[in-house]
Amino acid sequence: MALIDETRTVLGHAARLYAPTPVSDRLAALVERLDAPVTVAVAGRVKSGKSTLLNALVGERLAPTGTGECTRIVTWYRDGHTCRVDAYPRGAPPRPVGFARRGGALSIDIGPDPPDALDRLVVTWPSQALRLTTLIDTPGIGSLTESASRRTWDLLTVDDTDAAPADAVLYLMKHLHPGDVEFLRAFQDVEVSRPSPVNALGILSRADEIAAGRPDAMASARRIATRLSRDPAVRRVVQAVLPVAGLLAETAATLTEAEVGHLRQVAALEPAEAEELLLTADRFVSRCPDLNLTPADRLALLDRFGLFGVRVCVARLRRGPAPTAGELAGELTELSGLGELRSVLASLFLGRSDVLKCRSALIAVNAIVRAVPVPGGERLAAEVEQRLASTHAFTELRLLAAVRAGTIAGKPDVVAELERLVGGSGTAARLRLGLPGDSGEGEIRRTAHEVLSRWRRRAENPLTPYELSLASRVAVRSCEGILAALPSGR
Ligand SMILES: Nc1nc2c(ncn2[C@@H]2O[C@H](COP(=O)(O)OP(=O)(O)OP(=O)(O)O)[C@@H](O)[C@H]2O)c(=O)[nH]1
Ligand SMILES: [Mg+2]
Repeated sequence: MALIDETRTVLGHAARLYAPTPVSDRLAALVERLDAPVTVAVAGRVKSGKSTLLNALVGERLAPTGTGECTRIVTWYRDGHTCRVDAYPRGAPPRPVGFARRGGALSIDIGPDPPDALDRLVVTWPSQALRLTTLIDTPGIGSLTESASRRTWDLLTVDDTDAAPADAVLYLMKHLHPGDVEFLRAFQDVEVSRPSPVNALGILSRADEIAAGRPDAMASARRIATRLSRDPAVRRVVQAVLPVAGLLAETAATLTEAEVGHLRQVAALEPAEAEELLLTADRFVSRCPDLNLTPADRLALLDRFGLFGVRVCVARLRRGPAPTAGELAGELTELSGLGELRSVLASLFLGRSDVLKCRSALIAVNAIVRAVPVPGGERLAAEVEQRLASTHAFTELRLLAAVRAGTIAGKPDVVAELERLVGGSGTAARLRLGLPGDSGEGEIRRTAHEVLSRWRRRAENPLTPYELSLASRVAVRSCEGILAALPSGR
C-alpha cells in the first residue's frame, strides 16, 4: 500500500477512536491536508525578509511587508478558484474579511479584532505557484510582541496544543545568529529524528545588502552561504543554506514599464555622475536636481529595488543592447538566487511531498494521543510508531539526518555517496545515482545495479563499522527501490 494510503488508514483509526470529541475536527483537518499541496512555512527573525520572499515565490505582492498589524498574524496562502480572505478568531468560527489591491499589493482589513485575537488568516488566491505549495507567512521570531513570536513557535513545533505543524520550513537568516540555530533545533520533532534537517532549508536573506550592496554582493553572499552549509552546527539543522535577495526577486516578478522608464533616466546620466549619485541612498534621493525624477519617485525605486538593485539595473541598462522589461526581470530573478531556490525546493521538498505530509500527519496523531488519552489510544500510538520505524522513506529521512549530524563515520566520498543515495540531493533516480540530467533509462539501470552490488558488499563485509553497515543496508534498499521503479523488461 502507498504511504499516503497507509497514513489515511491510521487517520481513519484515530477518527474512530476520537469520534465525537473536540479532537475530531483536528483529525479531519489532517486528512484534508494529505490531499492538499505540501505546506511550507517561511520563518525567521523580525524583518529578515520573510514576507518579501514569500511574494517572490508566489510572483505577486500578497503578503504585507514593512510595518502594519497583519505582519503579526500567521497567514496561510493557498490556491483556489476565487480570491478570498478568511480570519480564524481564537475559539470562534472563521469569517470572511475585506481586502483590496493597493499599488499592486494586497491589503487586508481584519476589522475590529486586535491581531492577537486571531489564530490565523487564510488567503485563497488563484495561483500556479500555490497549486504546488501552500505557503505560510509567520511573524518574526523575537517579534515586538511575545504573543506573535509564540504563534510562529506553535506553528513549527509539535506540542499538546497544536497538532498540525508545517511540513517543511524555510528559515531566513540575515546573518547567522546563535539564537537561530537554537530555535531551529527546538522545533525539530523527536519522533522521526532529532535533530532533523530533512524538512528545513536555510536562506541567507537580503543577500544584496551583504558587502554594503557592492557589485559583488551576491558573490560574497554565495561564499558565506557555502561556508555556512558546510558548518556542522548548521548542517545538523538545515539541509543547506542558499543566498537569496528576495526584494530583487519580488520586484522582478512584478516589474512595471514605468519603473523601467525611471531607471532608464538614471542610466542616461553621465557615468561618473550616476556613480556619484548612487554612492548612498541619501544622495540618490537628494542630489542631481537635473534628473527628471521627484524625491518620491526615487524613494519608490529604492523601496522596490534597494540600492544594489538600482545600481545593477542602471549598469545593465547602460550596457547595450537595451533589454525589454521582461528581459530585465529575467536577469534580476536569476541574480536574486530565486531560480536556484525554486529548483532546490522542487528536488528536496516537492519531490518527497507525500513523505513530508505523511510524516507530519503521523507526528500530529502521536501528539494527539499523548495529549488526549482515550481507551485504545496506546494501540494507535504503537501503530504510528511502527509505521514511522518501518517505512523505508522515513528510514531514509532518519539516515539523512544521522549523516548530516556526522554520526556515520566513513571515508568522505563513501559518506557523500550514501547521503546522495538516500535522497540528500533529491529523490529522482538520477540525483540519487549522481548521473547527469540527460541520462537514459539504460544508464540508470546499469549504474543502479553497479551501485547496488557495491553497497551490498559493504553491508555484508564484517570489517565495515557497525553504523556504516546498518546504513549500507538502507542504501541497498534505496537502490532496489530505484530498480523496482524502472519500467520492467528491456
Ligand atoms: N535590500 C533588501 N531589502 C529587503 C529584502 N527583503 C526584504 N527587504 C526589506 O526589508 C524590510 C522587511 O521585509 P519583510 O519582507 O517585511 O520582512 P519580514 O521578515 O516579513 O518582517 P516581519 O514580518 O515584520 O518580521 C522591507 O522594507 C523590505 O523591503 C532584500 O532581499 N533586500
Ligand atoms: Mg512579514
